[in-house]
Amino acid sequence: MELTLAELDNMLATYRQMEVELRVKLESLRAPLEAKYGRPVILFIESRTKKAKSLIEKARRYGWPVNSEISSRIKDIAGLRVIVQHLDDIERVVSILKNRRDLRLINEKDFVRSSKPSGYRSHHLIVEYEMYTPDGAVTLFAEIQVRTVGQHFWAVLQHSMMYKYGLEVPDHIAENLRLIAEETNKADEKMMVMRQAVSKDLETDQIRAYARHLA
Ligand code: 0O2
Repeated sequence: MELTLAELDNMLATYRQMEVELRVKLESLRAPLEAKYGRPVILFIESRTKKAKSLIEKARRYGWPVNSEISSRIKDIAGLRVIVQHLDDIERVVSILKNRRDLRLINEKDFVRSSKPSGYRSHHLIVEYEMYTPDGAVTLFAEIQVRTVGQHFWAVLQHSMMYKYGLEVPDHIAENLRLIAEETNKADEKMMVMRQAVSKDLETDQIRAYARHLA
């Protein structure tokens, strides 16, 4: 039986509780990571719980009824993003998350190693998380996306352009966005190599040589 609007709102309130809890847990990793690596690793966290309208739209898109099974089918009702500085920070954060006992890894998509056809890059984890609601313990899915600030820049601007065009994205726009994604990835790689050089306390002329080598 389809959920009533009130039941859907109740369900989404539980997801919002999870979003808040997970956000605190992710935020709390920032300071120890900065202390460990001597620089910020996590820059910021974003999070959202889908609104009823967008949950219903997604269910319709897949042909699923919005019933009590919806929370086992749609696994990104609660979504969090961890924005990190460098490409190798993604692996650091992903490995930390995969080794926590309060999160159970259900599925992983590494769009960093192998980008989506749009050019999109990020590392996605679907996790299961147990929390305590006023009605007792429940275990729910959440999606955590980990990406560099460069990948985030591209994803935000690309998303807003795609939104304008809907499904009818002109080929030349899609192709340009793919090219910019590639350039962004090259910039991410160069920035990581520069950081590694800088952290080795190289002399200025060695840093310049690095920069020339990367150009
Ligand atoms: P929002 O606004 O982030 O909630 P599906 O969820 O059905 O679309 P799937 O396979 O379940 O597909 O999810 P997938 O491919 O793992 O990732 C979906 C999410 O990744 C999207 O969520 C976006 O956040 C992000 N994403 C995936 N591809 C792109 C892309 O080409 N460009 C941008 N900017 N983001 C992308 P939502 O729900 O679509 O959006």
